[in-house]
Amino acid sequence: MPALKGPGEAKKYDGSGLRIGIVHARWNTVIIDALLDGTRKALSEAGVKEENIITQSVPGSYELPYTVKQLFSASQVQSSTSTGIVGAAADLLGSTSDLAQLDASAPKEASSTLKTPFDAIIAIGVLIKGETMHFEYIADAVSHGLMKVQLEGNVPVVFGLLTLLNEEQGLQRAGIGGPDKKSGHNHGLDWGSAAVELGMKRKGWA
Ligand code: DLZ
Repeated sequence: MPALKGPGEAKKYDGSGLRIGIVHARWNTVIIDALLDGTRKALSEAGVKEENIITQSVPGSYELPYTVKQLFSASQVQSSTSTGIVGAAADLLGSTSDLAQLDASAPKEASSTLKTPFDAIIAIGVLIKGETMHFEYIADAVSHGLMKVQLEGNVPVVFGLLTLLNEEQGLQRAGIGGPDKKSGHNHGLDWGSAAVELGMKRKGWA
């Protein structure tokens, strides 16, 4: 019998022609790191090449929608300047994209690897409910923000935001729960697979 919960059996896709962006928050780093491992594992198993996965980090989940938007725009700029003489000049000068402003380490990486717009972007954050209304406001803003970015930008944005009532829920959803730190299911695996499936659909290959 198939599992009651989860995305169900997915078709196997060949993601070797895809470029995927990952933007993750740094709050609740232990959980984030495990989710990132799961996400990258799924991307790699689907054939996405390591050099075609670009990762950016932001302080907290609230920063995810803006940065996903910025990263996607930067990849579009890079792709429109990465051919011919203009592209060669851009490569020599370093990135002309806004991505350069996101992270001091970005220009070189962006210049050498961002050649076509991303086929999908995965936004990862871990929100844990506290004593105030902070959680509700951030969860709501980020959910709506990410939906807006994907519909307005015409790029699939995978919703990798965990909205948790406590830390253990997060550990379980990152596959590192329980006394043995191995219980639960790593949702990053599903997010990586979703990005590949949606990237293929965006290209019209699936
Ligand atoms: C401020 C805050 C709090 C209280 N909790 C979290 C959290 O559980 N997870 C998360 O990703 N970020 C949290 N943040 C930070 C905000 O998302 C944001 O980075 C700051 O408000 C600055 O804009």
